Amino acid sequence: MTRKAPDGDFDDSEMEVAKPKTWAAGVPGVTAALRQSYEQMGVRRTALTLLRVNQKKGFDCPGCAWPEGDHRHVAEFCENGAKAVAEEATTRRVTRAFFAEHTVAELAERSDHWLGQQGRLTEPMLKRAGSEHYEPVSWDEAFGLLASELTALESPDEAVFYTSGRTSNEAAFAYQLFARAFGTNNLPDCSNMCHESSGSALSETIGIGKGSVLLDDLYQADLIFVVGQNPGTNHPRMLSALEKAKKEGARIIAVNPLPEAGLMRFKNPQRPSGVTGQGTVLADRFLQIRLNGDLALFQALNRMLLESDAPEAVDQEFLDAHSHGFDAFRKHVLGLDWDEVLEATGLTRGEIAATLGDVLGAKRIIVCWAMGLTQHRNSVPTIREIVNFLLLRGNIGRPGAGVCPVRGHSNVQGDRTMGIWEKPKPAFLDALAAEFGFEPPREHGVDTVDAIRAMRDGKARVFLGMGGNFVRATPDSAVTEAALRSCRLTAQVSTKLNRSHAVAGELALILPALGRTERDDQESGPQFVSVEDSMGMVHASRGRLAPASGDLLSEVSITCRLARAALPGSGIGWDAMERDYDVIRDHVSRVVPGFADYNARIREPDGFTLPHAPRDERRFPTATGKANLTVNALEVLRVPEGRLLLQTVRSHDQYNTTIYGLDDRYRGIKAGRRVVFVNPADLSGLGIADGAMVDLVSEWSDGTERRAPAFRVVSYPTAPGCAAAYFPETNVLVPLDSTAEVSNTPTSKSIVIRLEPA
Ligand SMILES: Nc1nc2c(c(=O)[nH]1)N[C@H]1C(S)=C(S)[C@@H](COP(=O)(O)OP(=O)(O)OC[C@H]3O[C@@H](n4cnc5c(=O)[nH]c(N)nc54)[C@H](O)[C@@H]3O)O[C@H]1N2
Ligand SMILES: Nc1nc2c(c(=O)[nH]1)N[C@H]1C(S)=C(S)[C@@H](COP(=O)(O)OP(=O)(O)OC[C@H]3O[C@@H](n4cnc5c(=O)[nH]c(N)nc54)[C@H](O)[C@@H]3O)O[C@H]1N2
Ligand SMILES: [Mo]
Repeated sequence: MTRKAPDGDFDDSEMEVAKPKTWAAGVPGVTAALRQSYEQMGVRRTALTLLRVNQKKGFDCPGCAWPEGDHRHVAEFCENGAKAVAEEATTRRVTRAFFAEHTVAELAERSDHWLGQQGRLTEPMLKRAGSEHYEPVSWDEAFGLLASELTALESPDEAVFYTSGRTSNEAAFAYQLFARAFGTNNLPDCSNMCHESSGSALSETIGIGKGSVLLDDLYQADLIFVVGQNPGTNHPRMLSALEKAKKEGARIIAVNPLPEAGLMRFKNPQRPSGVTGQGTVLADRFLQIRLNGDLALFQALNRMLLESDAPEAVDQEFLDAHSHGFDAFRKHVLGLDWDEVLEATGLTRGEIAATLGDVLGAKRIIVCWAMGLTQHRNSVPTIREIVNFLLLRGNIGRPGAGVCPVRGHSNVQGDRTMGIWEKPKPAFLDALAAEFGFEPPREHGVDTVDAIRAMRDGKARVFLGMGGNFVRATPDSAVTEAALRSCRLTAQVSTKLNRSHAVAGELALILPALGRTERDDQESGPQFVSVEDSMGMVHASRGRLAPASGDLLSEVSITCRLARAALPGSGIGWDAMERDYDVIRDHVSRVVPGFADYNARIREPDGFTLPHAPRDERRFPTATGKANLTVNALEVLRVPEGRLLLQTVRSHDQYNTTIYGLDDRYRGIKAGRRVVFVNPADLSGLGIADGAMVDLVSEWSDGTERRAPAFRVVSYPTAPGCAAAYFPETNVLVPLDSTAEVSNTPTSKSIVIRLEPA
């Protein structure tokens, strides 16, 4: 039976709930991936495509940003990478007949899953003012329309240029150049909702907003923390690296409110033993922390290190030579209140003391993290405290040690490096001005949340999305949808149909783009692009499949042609850039530090690694010239009686807003997504039974409430007081104004809710 929710229909009538798994990957993983690939691509195309993922002459996997390593062997892909590829390389097509059949309003009634299942977009489409349908439009007309709407704006700041993280370096560089030549720094991106907190905390403390470890460091580490991350689903290839690290002697500590399958036991599908054996137990210690308890945990470890009599508990020599702020930090941490630590973490003092034992026994420590740390109100202080923890024992800037924020989208880090940022550094703008001979705007632009506010308030009128699914990825769905609908023009450069096409401005354009897997032929011949992984390694990506339709353009072409139409007198060589991407890379080599000789080095089989001052030379380019120890107040997040703290997570069968299927195999869910995972003790306290139907109602400090209807309660071993449910169905619960300090990232991992019988 299909039922309705405000964000589309859904059918949970076949839902099954079983016990969660305690291990990940192995044969069922590969089989599941191949089944979905066959369905989308057929057997021959599956074989041809999957063999090229992450190969030296192949394309970069669009799945995640985990690095490839230098051992790229056949089948260096994972279950979820295969699903990402199948989603793009599908043989299904969305044609003009489809749009003639479905009105835009009808499409808005459909689920994310249904929309994605329709296949690849094939030609540019326009929804005219007052029309109920998208109709075919020529590329020239589409660019003409966008250009005339952009130039009709009173100020360039009334336009918003969003980017998702799959865009290549070449396209990203051209795109930010266009936005700045047009006159605005309104370049929000998915990073604003993702690792912005990591970038903010790391820039301030170590002087560069990127991770400081390479793959080899993992293999030299004595101790690896995996905090707030579910690699079994979201970075499956990381499990192979963790397995190897263990073999080389590392201990692993998982810090998570959920006992995620991949962290517990891993069966490596790339090795024969993974097919039959028990697999490797990955986490030596599992700290089942309360949501938002991480600042307290690391501050407690820091306090114990400062108080420890163990020899070399603290690396005083490193601190004296390289750090700033030790005295204030020490004074603050020694005042830490243990009762608050236990309340915030939900851990026992014994567990924290045992963890300290692991730390004291480890010369080299790495901390990895992802969204479990970055999407809270105090995310930036939390990550700063982790930097304190590493600095105390000199664990930054030496082999086997460091910070490892694990990025999401496959080129989200590269996009930032290329200048996709609403707060560009003056040095970057100076270099742009020198290279292209125009004066770029200096005033900061809007990030994602401020872009929504600007559209809501009528201050932004044209929205262009370079990839992504803005209305579904962002918080406060009702507010965001109204904001987009109030625009004069919304335009989406996309590969697949999604809700952002259905929640449209007065005028709306769909601009269909080539994907990673496809050949990109330009006048000068076949092109390749490049991407930067989570560890700052840059390498080439070449698609080989025939494009999904003859009418697709590359993201580079779309950007350059739009720029030509909108900025006829810019004097920038858009034609040359489109004709030959080497020309773009030559520009980049003169504008972006670390890219000298880009065109030569990108042609090396493994590409090249970008410089990283703290990692390479223990140099910290911060405001003080040293690594900054910081003072971070511990504020325990207290939840009123009868309420739960909700985190919004990914299921095993989705890629952000793309829903591949309706199962979450490792967590025991089949054929449904509207579930809320709650600890059994909380359920009995609330008098709610496993299997009950509830509405999730979030309560925000300004007295407003938001409701997500009809969720099945699943009794689940999550930390007490901490619930979990999938995004994007729960984005409606996150208030627009509920964002992290400094980074302004929506607090998708800590929302106070109550359960109401549905
Ligand atoms: N297959 C697949 N791969 C993906 C994606 C996808 O959707 N599907 N998305 C990509 C993107 S863009 C990103 S950013 C990454 C996301 O990768 P993850 O960060 O792994 O994704 P989430 O599902 O948000 O999982 C958050 C994890 O943090 C834990 N957690 C939540 N709150 C807290 C907390 O307060 N403290 C601690 N210690 N843990 C907490 C949750 O229980 C969960 O295990 O994955 C990328 N890769
Ligand atoms: N509640 C909650 N909200 C969240 C999160 C959360 O954990 N909880 N996570 C946040 C995070 S970490 C992120 S990164 C954002 C993700 O935000 P986005 O990056 O905006 O969303 P995606 O779902 O990754 O975008 C999917 C769409 O991208 C398009 N696409 C795919 N490949 C390509 C390509 O190669 N080129 C082009 N032009 N288009 C392409 C397809 O049309 C597809 O429909 O969501 C954020 N929102
Ligand atoms: Mo992300």
